Amino acid sequence: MNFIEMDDPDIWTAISAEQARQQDGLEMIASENFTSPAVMQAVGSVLTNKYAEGYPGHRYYGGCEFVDKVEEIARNRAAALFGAEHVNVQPHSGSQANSAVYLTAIQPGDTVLAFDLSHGGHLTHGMKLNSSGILYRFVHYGVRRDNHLLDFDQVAKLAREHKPKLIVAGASAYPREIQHSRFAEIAREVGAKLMVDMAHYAGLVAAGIHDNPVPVADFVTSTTHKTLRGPRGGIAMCRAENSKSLDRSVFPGTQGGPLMHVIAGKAVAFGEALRPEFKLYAMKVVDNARALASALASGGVKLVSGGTDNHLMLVDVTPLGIGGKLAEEVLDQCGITCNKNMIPYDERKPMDPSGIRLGTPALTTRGMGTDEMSSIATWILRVLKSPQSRSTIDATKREVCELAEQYPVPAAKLEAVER
Ligand code: DSN
Repeated sequence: MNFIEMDDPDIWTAISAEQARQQDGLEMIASENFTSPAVMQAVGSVLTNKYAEGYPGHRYYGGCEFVDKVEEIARNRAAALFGAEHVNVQPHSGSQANSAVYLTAIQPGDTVLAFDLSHGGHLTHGMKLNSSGILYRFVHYGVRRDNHLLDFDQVAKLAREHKPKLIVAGASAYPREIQHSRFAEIAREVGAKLMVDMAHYAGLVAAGIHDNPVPVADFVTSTTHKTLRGPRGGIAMCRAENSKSLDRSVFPGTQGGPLMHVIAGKAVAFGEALRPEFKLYAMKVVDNARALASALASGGVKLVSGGTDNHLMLVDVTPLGIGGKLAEEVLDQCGITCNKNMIPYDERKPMDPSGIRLGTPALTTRGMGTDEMSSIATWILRVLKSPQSRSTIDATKREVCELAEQYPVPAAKLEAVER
């Protein structure tokens, strides 16, 4: 029985339409994924009814004995997954996790060195309209113009010149593995703390196929819903010596009551990521990204840094005579969802940049492999080369639907139970 359908047809209509969109299309937004039915059930559970301000064993509300267990399991699993001394699983999002670390590690007005948003950074890494950029003095490093790789000479130079209290590593649109130890060396040299925001590639770290920042960073933050494939949310990790101040910065510093249903979903997802199958999944995500990138590059577009070694790629579509805005729009019309994206040193504007960002985590969760990536690359190139052709868009949409039909999204299992 479906209670939303009975009680609230308007919302049910929108949810059903979104479910059909997810099933019928190809989700290639690099930061999105499909959680398992178990994670979805945890998030939809009775735990949403419980207030639990505080931490396990030290709550401001009665009746917390069961949610305490949930939070302890979530903390222990995340600690095992990343080898962390301390994990706070309460941040409602990656942005909240980052705010909590800033509150722990620095004072308003302090200088922070972080990755430039227009080169692949994140808005909570000092964008001027974000609270990070309003409260702290951010200085930004970028990638080299010649190869689009992180410019560690520039990081070191800016660190020596500005003496930041905190260096932030991690990115939202950088297609290469990040060498965290190089950031740690620079941070040590100038007496800065190091925070790594591994939101995008946390799943690859959990699987042991990308460099783990936990051993070398003072603080590590992440979202839980990207490559990690959990519910929408965040975590923050640190060494034991900083655990009390980090916990205080999450609650009461930046948040009130934790979302215990989401924390249960995180626990379930961490449990899934600890299983051997997750490593295979993460390896396939990267294999698929490499296959897609190489097929696209041989079809006439340029890839930032020439390729990828993670779950995403930045595609410069301007060699095809179009911009990122039109590319996103026509692909969307075919059922291929992605986002327009600035490329480093972009001369175009953010609302119509030179690139699009494509990722493989969601398609890999559906079970697609390198053969499917090769077909998808052919369709993307075909459409981007004839963006005004209605017949090309219609034909591609049909092929996208046929492929999507063969790979049900995990939520289809839940729907089958509810019907
Ligand atoms: N907005 C996310 C992304 O798409 O990368 C980062 O938080």
